[in-house]
Amino acid sequence: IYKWYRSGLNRWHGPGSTPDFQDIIEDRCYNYTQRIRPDSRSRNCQEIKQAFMSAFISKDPCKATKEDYRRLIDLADPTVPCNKRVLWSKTKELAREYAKLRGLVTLEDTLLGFLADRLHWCGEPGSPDLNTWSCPDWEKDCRTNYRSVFWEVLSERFAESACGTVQVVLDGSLENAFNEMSIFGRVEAPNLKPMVTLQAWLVHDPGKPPRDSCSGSSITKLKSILSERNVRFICRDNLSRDEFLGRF
Ligand code: AVW
Repeated sequence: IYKWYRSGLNRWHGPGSTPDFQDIIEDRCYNYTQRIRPDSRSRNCQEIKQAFMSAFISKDPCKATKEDYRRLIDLADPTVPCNKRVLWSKTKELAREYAKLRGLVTLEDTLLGFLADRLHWCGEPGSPDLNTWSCPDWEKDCRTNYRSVFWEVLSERFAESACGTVQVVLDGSLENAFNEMSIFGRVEAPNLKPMVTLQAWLVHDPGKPPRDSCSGSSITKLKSILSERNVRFICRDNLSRDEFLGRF
């Protein structure tokens, strides 16, 4: 029984594919290209959806490579301004709110980030369907799962093509606001171009005290990664949510 269970669709430790994944991708694509950013009207949503599906359908869900997403990425390169980008780590909702208030953009404002925001997906070798029971978890199953590799590829592009001042919103209530194992730490910070300025904001949760600061060891590590790349660094800490969003 155990062996059957572990070899079946239920064997992974992460949430299964989002129900109606294909329809959601298609609806979001039309919404984005026709309403949200009409300057991207010429994008072919059918082609984009097909490229997304064929990246992972029928494949081993633990063997994702950047190559698998090449065609999709080429069909939908980011068109958002390079000097208005906001990165985040453990602070997605806050970063999105900040970006919206200031006329800046996060990865979820690009076509592919918008399509995949909050969704889960994985396939199964030999099957034309998505596995809606379970998908591999980054820690418990495998790091090279299709969802993680997707966000890594997208994040790498988003960071390496950024210019001017890039901002990052970090959670100052954590012991380590900067985490070297996060996508921001592993993929984005090490891919910023020389001459970019990174502005970090350490914002603590309402009701929680600040635990990390600009002079703490995690931010010192971030500084050293950046100085090797000649990226300038500015940091502000001890901000409450309201101070950060500019409402006092
Ligand atoms: P995290 P990271 N929708 O909060 O620094 C669903 O520790 O690792 O922050 N899942 C997502 C989305 C999304 N919109 N975006 C990322 N993920 C996944 C992209 C991904 O596997 C942005 F530009 C990530 O490791 C941020 O600057 C995890 O959920 C940066 O990556 C969130 O982990 C945030 O990644």
